[in-house]
Amino acid sequence: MPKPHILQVASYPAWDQTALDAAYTTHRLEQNPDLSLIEAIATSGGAGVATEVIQACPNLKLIAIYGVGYDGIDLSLCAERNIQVTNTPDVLTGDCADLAVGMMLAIARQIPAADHHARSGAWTKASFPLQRRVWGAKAGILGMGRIGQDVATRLAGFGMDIAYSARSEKPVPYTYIPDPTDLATHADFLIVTAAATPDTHHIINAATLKALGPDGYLINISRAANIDENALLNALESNQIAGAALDVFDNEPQINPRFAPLKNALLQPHHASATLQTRRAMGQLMRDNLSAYFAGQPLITPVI
Ligand code: 8YV
Repeated sequence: MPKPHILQVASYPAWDQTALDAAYTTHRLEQNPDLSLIEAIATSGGAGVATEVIQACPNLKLIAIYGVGYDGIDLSLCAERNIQVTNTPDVLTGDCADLAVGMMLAIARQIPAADHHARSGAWTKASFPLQRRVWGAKAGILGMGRIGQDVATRLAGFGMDIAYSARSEKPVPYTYIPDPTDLATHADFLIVTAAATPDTHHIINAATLKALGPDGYLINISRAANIDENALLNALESNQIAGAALDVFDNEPQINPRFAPLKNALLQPHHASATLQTRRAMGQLMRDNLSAYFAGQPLITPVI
């Protein structure tokens, strides 16, 4: 039985690559493959699929994403061409929420700088400066989907006063503040978990950062597109906000060099879902979607 042809536009851990190569004839764009052979594309939340690649695959029927974000896919084009799209939600929710909380604690308590203070010998000369309390503070969560709800559950354990902003009110026990600027005014810690859509582009901007204020922290585990990064850099450089902890950036991994000297910024390499257990589960779920499609079975986690 000939193996179906798939185009791979993202890299995967060896265990996933071995399984993909065993089940499919995998192609890469740099191999200049015959794109008429391609029935499915395997990608990731970070990589997406360029619209021109979708258009160059006349027999494309499925895009399988290793990740939850599908902002890198032209869904309207896919709908027009009856191309199905799957992602890997749920299996990565907990890890993303864990990292958001970890980043909040790290920036508020300056954990990396405190490590350096102890490790460098500076502690022999001075105590580490006092930092910010987290427990009992006010949290604003922008986006109350799976990840936002997992973040809120964690923050409830810290006794935080939790409010959120979303397109509509959700059946959750937290204060609904629809306007992002009002949410920023409320929050000591503003945590962005919302999926990136045209409606959320630069939803965090100069106005919301001003509202967050000099005692406020921004934490972003969503997409860089949700933040006006230039406005954020201006706010950090002028101490208009207390700090920011970021897992995603414009033009990542080539992040803006203005971030490098900032002591009030915690920089993470887009690794919210990057634990062994979660990445194994993501790879399995992506492959389960691919094999369901080729077996003519219902998809496991369809987006469209
Ligand atoms: C990436 C992500 O998929 O889930 C998402 O949308 O951004 C990440 O989990 C992961 O980094 C693999 O590229």
